Amino acid sequence: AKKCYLTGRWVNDLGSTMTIKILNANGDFSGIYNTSVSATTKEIIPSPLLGSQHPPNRWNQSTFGFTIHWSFSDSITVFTGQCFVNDDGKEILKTMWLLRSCVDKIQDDWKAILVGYNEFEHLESRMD
Ligand code: B9F
Repeated sequence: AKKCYLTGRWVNDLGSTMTIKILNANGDFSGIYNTSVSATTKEIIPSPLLGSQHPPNRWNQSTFGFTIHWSFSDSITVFTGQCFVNDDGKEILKTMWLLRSCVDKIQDDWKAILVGYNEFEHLESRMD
């Protein structure tokens, strides 16, 4: 069966793109996330991501997680998901995310988290 590789460029259902650089032997990876939406007037800046994927024997449709440290706000998003090869041979990431924004006081904690779903498809995959 075709294996699902996280490395390369991905686009999601919102039009956000991310580039994941090569994984090390441990499954750790880094990359850059460019969100298409932000809900602020601040300029969107591509932001670094750091993640982890399950080890080599599990890389076929493996689970993973990554954290995005937004460069233009004091918030953090974590994603978790699984990489699939669909019936057309296309690599798809099925993910869910939590977005934590920074609030001024503990009384506002209840409104600090957004949750959602994103699906990514591979734009440029590995040539092997
Ligand atoms: O808009 C976010 C933000 C955090 C505090 C002020 C602005 C940062 C970008 C988040 C992008 C999200 C979506 N993009 C994507 O591809 S991450 C999950 C989604 N998938 C105001 C307060 C909290 C949000 C807006 Fe803000």
